[in-house]
Amino acid sequence: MKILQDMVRDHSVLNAPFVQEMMDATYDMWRFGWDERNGGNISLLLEEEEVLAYLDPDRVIRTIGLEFPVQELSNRYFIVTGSGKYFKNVRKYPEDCLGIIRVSEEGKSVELLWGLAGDGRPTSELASHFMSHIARLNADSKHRVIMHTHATNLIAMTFTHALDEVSFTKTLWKMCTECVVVFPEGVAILPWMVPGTDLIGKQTAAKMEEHKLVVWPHHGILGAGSSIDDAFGLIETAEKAAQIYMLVCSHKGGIQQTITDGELIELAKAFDVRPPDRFFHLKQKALS
Ligand code: 2HA
Ligand code: ZN
Repeated sequence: MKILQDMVRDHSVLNAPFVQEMMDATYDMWRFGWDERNGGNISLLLEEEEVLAYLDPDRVIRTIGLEFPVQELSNRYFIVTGSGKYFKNVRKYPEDCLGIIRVSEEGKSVELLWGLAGDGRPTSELASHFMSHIARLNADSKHRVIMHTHATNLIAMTFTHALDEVSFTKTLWKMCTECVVVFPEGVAILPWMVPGTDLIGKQTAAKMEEHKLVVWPHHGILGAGSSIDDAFGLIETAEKAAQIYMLVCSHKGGIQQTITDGELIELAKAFDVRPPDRFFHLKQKALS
């Protein structure tokens, strides 16, 4: 009877809105060409009630040790993509490619409650995800999602554009009118680093204290948000601006005009957002 109950419960998890959202987002990101092979990873913070509607919290399948302690997230639940799993396949094999985990009391391991079939493990970027969740939750109580993806044009831009945060951000803002409204805090940029390490996790999280977008040059981007749609929309907006930049840069006529600093300030006023002052005190080399 217990086994039957567990099977029914396991199956119904597939209908949970948060599982469906993970399936849709990963598929859309693959279709956009952002997440080739096993590129990209997502983690979504779940409320305990959301999980209890589908799973028995006492039925821990396995415990997976963490190399970095995250006591701040003790007893919090997440749905995460699995290490080495292909975004293309999440929709077909959700129980293989996704996992629902709970951070242990001491924050030194996670308890697997569903998914990651066989000996699957959470994303290789779990350090960056968990440390970024901690940073974003301190900044914004509505925060829920960290999303990492290999957005094509943002990566391309890290080869052709200066890698300082002010000029990179301003170039993006000047490519689409909505950008300064969608990410008024700008885009943070780390130096190139080996992915999957605690170090890139710590440095990403430090940037996440004041930003929702962190660029990893020649690799990809991380976005934070209050929902999957929110984080996805943020990355999509920055990626669209990067695409326009790459298009206009390769045009033989070059760039004839852009949105001006004065117009950016007008936009910020009209939409009641406050980009930090440092963005308007520096002459922009790339596009002025
Ligand atoms: O999971 O994208 O950064 C594959 C990656 C690592
Ligand atoms: Zn990556």
